[in-house]
Amino acid sequence: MAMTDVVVEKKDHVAVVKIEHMKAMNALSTDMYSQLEEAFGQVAAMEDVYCVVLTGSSVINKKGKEVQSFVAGADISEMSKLTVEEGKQFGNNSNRVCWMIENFKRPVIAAINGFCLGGGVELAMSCDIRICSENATFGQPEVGLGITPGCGGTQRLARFVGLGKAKEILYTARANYSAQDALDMGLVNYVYPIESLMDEAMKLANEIAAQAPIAVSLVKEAVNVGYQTDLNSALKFEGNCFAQCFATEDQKYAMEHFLARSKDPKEFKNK
Ligand code: CO8
Repeated sequence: MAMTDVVVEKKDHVAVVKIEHMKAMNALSTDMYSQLEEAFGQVAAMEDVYCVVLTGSSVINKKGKEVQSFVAGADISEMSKLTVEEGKQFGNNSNRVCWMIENFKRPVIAAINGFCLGGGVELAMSCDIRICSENATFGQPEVGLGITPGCGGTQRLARFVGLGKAKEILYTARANYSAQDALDMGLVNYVYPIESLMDEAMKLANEIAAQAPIAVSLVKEAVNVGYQTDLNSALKFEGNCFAQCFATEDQKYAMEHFLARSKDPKEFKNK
């Protein structure tokens, strides 16, 4: 499979995965989900990438106007023809990609640059942190298309925005929640002008990438595991993560760096 619509770029310790379908508002077809999976597979093989930014591109609409889109959902043309069995397969494919991102060993920041609808919200919710541009719009329009969300919309959304708000979003199919709405409901952490979105995403990613990578990965795992289990089991899991850090060179280096009152910037080895 040639990767033409999902582009991977590496800048120091950060990888940028850009959805650049250039048509259908970056909608996710089976092929697009496969390309995303392949892109994250490529990034996983980059040992010195410590943080990832996932974003979309500008696309051309029917009126020939260039607009920004993260992902305007799963591909409605493809979904329109699916049988029940094929629907299950489509759901499995998209869930596999979202699961891969949610459990990716490095943090993934969604830099939401425009339309973020249906499967787009679901994809963004599988990332660790979401930031967006002022022009971004959000929604889960599935029930207006006769379907339910199939990739975490009925599950992750309520965890972010609370049960009542999630049900409003899911039942009304409204596709015009603004960036400010997303900020107010806790779906995104920050809103920026579109011109500075990627700079801000890279700043955040570099800030994360400058920390001890193994510790950051273990924090991600501990938060994710703990969020889905009871507090006592979660605390045990955290304790194991904490203990594992003492087997790393980076822990020894960072604590010596502190105790020596070193002014040198820290350089972790991911070891
Ligand atoms: N699927 C397929 N094509 C799309 C999609 C989409 N999701 N979104 C836009 N397009 C196409 C348009 O049909 C149009 O195609 P063409 O140029 O061939 O006519 C092209 O993209 C440009 O779009 P518009 O001209 O409509 O652009 P506008 O700027 O006027 O409007 C919108 C942009 C508001 C994004 C509008 O295109 C729209 O409403 N799109 C559909 C949004 C939507 O309903 N998304 C949810 C889809 S359902 C879903 O995601 C279910 C997820 C299930 C999880 C995964 C499986 C389990």
